[in-house]
Amino acid sequence: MSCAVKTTCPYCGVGCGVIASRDVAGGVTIAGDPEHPSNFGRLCSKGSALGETLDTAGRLLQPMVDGRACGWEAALDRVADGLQRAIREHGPDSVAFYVSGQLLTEDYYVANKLMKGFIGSANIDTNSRLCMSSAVAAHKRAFGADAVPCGYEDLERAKLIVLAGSNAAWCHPVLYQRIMASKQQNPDLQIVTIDPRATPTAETSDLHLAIRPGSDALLFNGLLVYLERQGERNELFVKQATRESETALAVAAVDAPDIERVASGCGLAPEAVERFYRLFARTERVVTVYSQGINQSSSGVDKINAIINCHLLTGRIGRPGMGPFSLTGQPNAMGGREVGGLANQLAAHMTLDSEADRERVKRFWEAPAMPRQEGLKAVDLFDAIEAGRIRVLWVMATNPAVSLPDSDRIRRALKQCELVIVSDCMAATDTLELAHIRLPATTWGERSGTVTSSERRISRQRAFLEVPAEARPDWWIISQVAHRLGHARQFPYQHPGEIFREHAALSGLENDGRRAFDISLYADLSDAAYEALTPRQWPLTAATPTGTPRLFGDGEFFTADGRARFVPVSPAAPRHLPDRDYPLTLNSGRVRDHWHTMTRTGLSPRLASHTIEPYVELHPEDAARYAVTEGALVCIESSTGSATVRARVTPAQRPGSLFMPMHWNGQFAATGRVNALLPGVTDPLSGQPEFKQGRARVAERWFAWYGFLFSRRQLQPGGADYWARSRGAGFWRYEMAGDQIPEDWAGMARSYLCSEGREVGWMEYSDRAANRYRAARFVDNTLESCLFIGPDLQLPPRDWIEALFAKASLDAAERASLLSGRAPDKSADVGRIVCACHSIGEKRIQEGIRVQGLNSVKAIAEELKAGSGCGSCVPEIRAMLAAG
Ligand SMILES: Nc1nc2c(c(=O)[nH]1)N[C@H]1C(S)=C(S)[C@@H](COP(=O)(O)OP(=O)(O)OC[C@H]3O[C@@H](n4cnc5c(=O)[nH]c(N)nc54)[C@H](O)[C@@H]3O)O[C@H]1N2
Ligand SMILES: Nc1nc2c(c(=O)[nH]1)N[C@H]1C(S)=C(S)[C@@H](COP(=O)(O)OP(=O)(O)OC[C@H]3O[C@@H](n4cnc5c(=O)[nH]c(N)nc54)[C@H](O)[C@@H]3O)O[C@H]1N2
Ligand code: SF4
Ligand SMILES: [Mo]
Repeated sequence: MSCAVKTTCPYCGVGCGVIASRDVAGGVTIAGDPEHPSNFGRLCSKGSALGETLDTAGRLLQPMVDGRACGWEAALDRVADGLQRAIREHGPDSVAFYVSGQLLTEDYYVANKLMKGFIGSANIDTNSRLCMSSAVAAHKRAFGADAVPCGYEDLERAKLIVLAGSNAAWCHPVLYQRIMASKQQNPDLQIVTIDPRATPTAETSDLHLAIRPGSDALLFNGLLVYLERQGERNELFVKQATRESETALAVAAVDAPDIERVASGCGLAPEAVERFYRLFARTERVVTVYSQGINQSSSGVDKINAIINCHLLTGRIGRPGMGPFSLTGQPNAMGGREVGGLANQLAAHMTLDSEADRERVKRFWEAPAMPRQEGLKAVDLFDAIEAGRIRVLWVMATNPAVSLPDSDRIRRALKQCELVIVSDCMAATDTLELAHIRLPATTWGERSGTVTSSERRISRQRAFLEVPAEARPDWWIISQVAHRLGHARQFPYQHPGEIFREHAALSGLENDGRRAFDISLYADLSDAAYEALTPRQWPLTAATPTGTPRLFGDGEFFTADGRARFVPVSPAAPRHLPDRDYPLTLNSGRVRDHWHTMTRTGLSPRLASHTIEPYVELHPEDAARYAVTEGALVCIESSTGSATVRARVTPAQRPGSLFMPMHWNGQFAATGRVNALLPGVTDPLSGQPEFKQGRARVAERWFAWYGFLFSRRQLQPGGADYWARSRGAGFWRYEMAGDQIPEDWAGMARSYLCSEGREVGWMEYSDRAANRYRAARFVDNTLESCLFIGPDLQLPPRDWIEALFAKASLDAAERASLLSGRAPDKSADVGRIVCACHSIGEKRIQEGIRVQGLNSVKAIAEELKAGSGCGSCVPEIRAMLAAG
């Protein structure tokens, strides 16, 4: 017997439907939900590997106070006491919550209600500040509300899709697959990608504009001017439905009078700019998608408005297949905006600066308090912690010690904070290490509630696993603290459905159509109907019971006069320009198979195999200029910190720019955090940090020894100055390097390899003069661990060693190969894993292309299986085919 539960993927904002089935033995099978309108059965590599991340090993399973496990009563009392004392002595603004777009709507609603209505401060901000806040601010300026006009269907109905600052092939893979499928059916569909890097998304587009970092506003201002000159203005729409077009056009023309000026400012060829402009001008059905390459900027709000201006001028909004489309990152980034989880929002799209809104929410909540002013935005909030103005901080479902800019400083702030409370499902994160109180939360598979995707679609996450040990849902934890603060009556929740109903009722309260977010249809939902809820797009009201696929079809916006606003935009350079000390632009972002700080994806051997180490990408010209070789370890330095990572030299990078992934942290590498290098510079309107345009320098870093270690147990690689750990199938892999040659290699090896007193087989090879050392340890003839050390980067390939861990026993040749450092059979070396579903390596695919003459994605899938699983690696395979 098996039991199947429909739920939603906990990763990106595409919001794919997942069917989780449990068999009697407790095993879980994960599949895409064919009926879910986000994915129609598809899942990307991360979604399909969810089953590998459900183990309770590594989980936080008991509340802990000052490093000691204790019961919930004691932990909750301590949280409430800490909050109460600070509020009594220093006022409500001396406490803060820092929450997350990975909370469920119900958790988020309760956290916001407690802080704003009952503690009486607006000091609740969220990691969505780092992600969506520029989009929120730009939408409000243009549309009068934080409302996303489009849906995924519009991407399929478009004739031109512009992807600005989005690496959708890796970051919104199922949506990208839908785009590619639609291109196959409709070869006329054109895709333009605007990104300084040649990402897998860019490489599979019809046109790639490798723009100068940070210059997008100029490009879109130029487009606005061009559209006007070409007579593409939608006269009727502009006249009836908008305001300020003339000012926006006049301001745009100052810096972008013609294509040549735009091209030189954006570092592009005039022909490429013209091709983009012409495509845009002549295609009625165009969707402009934007993501972090636009949002994460010190002028992100303006950039988004520059994009929206072009859609307003042409009236390409509110109709099928067209519109500006902000993709959300986290599974519930949109839900957080609905409940008002940002410090400058109230709840249900109401605002703190409106007396009427404050009064309405206060009355509805029966709240004793309500702040009149905005709270502190994430970066300012941590400044206030450092300055001692905030004394108690409660972090939920986010890892700020890694993900906030200037992260060394964030760590200092957390260290000196009087009381740090962290709710997380994992036991070890960089932020938890700095917490006084640790509260074990339930996580995906155990928790129940709702999330809202990029296209305003509300879907259910449903539990299908037992709750382990003392873990509890976030809404329960927050409500219990509210009880202890004296608010039991207003936080009576026993079930997330009750919270959802309350949230829905508030959204409809005295909402005469002026507030975009209205899900009043659900205000009286029964528990059974909440259980059975199917995915629908808000607004959801009595008039729109099946949902609203598209907004603004009637040309009515949410501003006081109902008209959309053009916003005049003067392009601004990134706040920090490269200078003599730090000549390179530092860009950062995501890899295909990891999620943020890797607390979940880092546990999956399949996902970890795609990228095993933190790295920096740089262009061959810069590699030559700064004497950096491919595969070397390099030190990246900035005005705020440094990191040591592996160098990847690639023409996909723009000369003058570096790219580092955001994922690595203290749990997975010694010094791989890109945010140690990025300063806390933000957009003055949204408070969103400029994560894409820091500045840095690079230099190769030489070590006295290099090595790697494979072990079935997780180890602490003490003695290594550089290390990075990754999960393999049945083992952990450590890449290492050290500044000092140890007195005794065998002693060092023993300290890593032998922890228990059992009798073990042990083999070693040592060449002291050449600084080469190899050791392997066997338990009952199976390989338990092995260590390889050498004086330079010329270490043996790792792939065949991985294969040895899958074997129940090793023969004499295999044992000997471990000590000689040579694979017994050359074909065992498959190279870096490209296809995570079938573990197919780069070298195997290259060989297929060159030797077997496989010349299409289809041929490779049929012959090698690579690309035939979830499809996330198809863009990379295409790029390999193109490279030949
Ligand atoms: N695999 C994976 N997928 C994810 C996530 C993950 O951690 N891993 N996280 C999710 C989350 S929360 C988010 S917010 C989304 C983010 O999704 P994306 O925004 O698509 O991802 P990023 O890699 O942050 O950045 C996108 C691109 O912006 C480019 N860029 C940098 N500077 C500029 C510039 O000046 N102009 C332009 N036009 N582009 C620029 C970068 O080179 C990068 O390729 O991904 C979501 N999906
Ligand atoms: N340099 C650079 N920095 C960036 C970015 C970038 O592009 N470049 N992107 C930014 C963006 S867009 C984002 S969204 C952030 C993301 O950054 P974070 O939010 O810091 O990253 P996560 O690893 O997703 O952290 C989520 C935490 O919640 C825990 N968790 C999971 N499920 C639950 C649950 O149900 N309850 C609780 N209480 N905890 C849970 C996880 O174990 C994990 O510790 O990073 C930002 N930082
Ligand atoms: S695209 Fe992938 S990560 Fe995003 S929701 Fe779908 S399966 Fe999950
Ligand atoms: Mo994000």
